[in-house]
Amino acid sequence: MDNGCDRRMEAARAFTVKGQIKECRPYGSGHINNTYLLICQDGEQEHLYILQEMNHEVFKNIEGLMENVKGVTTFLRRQILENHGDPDRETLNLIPTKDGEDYYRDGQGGFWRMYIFIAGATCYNLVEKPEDFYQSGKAFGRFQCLLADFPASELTETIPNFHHTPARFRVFQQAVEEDVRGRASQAEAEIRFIRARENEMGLALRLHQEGKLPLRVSHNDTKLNNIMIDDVTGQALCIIDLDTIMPGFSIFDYGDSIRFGANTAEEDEKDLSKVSLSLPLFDIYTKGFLEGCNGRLTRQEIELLPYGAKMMTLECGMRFLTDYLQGDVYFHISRERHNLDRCRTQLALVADMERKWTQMQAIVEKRNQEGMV
Ligand code: ADP
Ligand code: GN1
Ligand code: MG
Repeated sequence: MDNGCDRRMEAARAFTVKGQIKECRPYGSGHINNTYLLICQDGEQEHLYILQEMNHEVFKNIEGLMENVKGVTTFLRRQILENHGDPDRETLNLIPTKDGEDYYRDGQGGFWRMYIFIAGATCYNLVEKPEDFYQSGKAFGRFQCLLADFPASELTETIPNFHHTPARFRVFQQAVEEDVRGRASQAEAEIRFIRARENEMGLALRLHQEGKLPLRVSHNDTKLNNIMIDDVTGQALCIIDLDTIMPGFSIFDYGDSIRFGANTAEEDEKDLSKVSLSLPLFDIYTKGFLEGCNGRLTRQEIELLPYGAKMMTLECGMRFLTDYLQGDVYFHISRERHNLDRCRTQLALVADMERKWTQMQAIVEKRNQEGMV
């Protein structure tokens, strides 16, 4: 066994699983944590778990992060039970360690947690059926409403300034100047594209400071593959990846979903001619999100939804390029120039949003009017 395999087996043995550990293999396509599927055998029965090594370079305060996860999942579990739902499938459920803790620290400084594996449901990287995207909009909207009653003061800010786009821009500028890997010359057009949009980046924060845009408890990483869709009912079942739940802006939760799910191509597509904003998908998600939010958004928030979509896409493109320039130290990559390819899809999508701007605004207005009758 290689060292990675030894480490994850050691970690798996620290948790209170049912049966004997049979297999533990890499799973999913997240960019941040190391995720494994753990299979345990108990007589005739198999028990499945998700084992995750948390990325403590990205999340500096694992204890605070795990308190958030525990607090939010306990809160959601109560609400699901009140609504006669299935709390083992409709929210994440932590498995305790044999010492009764929520996470395990291995001998090499790694941090691990375990969840019940949610079977019979899928995380998609590309929308296959528009209905799925509608469902995910509704679920993310509802999720934000549910968490509106969660005591925000109990939440740790797991990554300070996570969607502070001007701060991200400063880090990007520094990465271009330092150019530690000598890669900036490969991305001159992209660097110009981002710099040309600098003055748009501070709007949300400015409006917030003026009291016109409320901070809300939000998910902050609402891409399609962070929601599980039930294979049988086709409904959004469970929102996962709760590492970045903290106060943020509703328009950014909405925007990050559009960035990922209303793109006609995958996030790392090399053929940019395939990248565009699908207006039908934009429309259907907007409908779902507004329904899920159930009248809680202010007029200003609704008007800013297209801006949220554009900013999340621009910010993400800028983050991928920053990481490429810094030597791929943040996002997991699986090929050369992966982060540069990802940056290019995001910027191509921003350009397409700019072409479709008035249509995006009209769709939001139409769906909002419908919701008011
Ligand atoms: P990352 O932060 O690296 O994106 P995630 O928490 O999103 O990590 O998990 C990565 C992938 O693992 C998800 O996209 C999903 O496919 C799968 N996954 C995570 N938790 C569960 C779960 N409880 N049940 C089934 N699959 C899961
Ligand atoms: C990361 O963890 P994951 O893969 O769901 C990132 C998001 C980015 C996204 C881009 C904690 O999300 O902010 O938008 O990649 N998460 C973190 O795909 O940085
Ligand atoms: Mg994820």
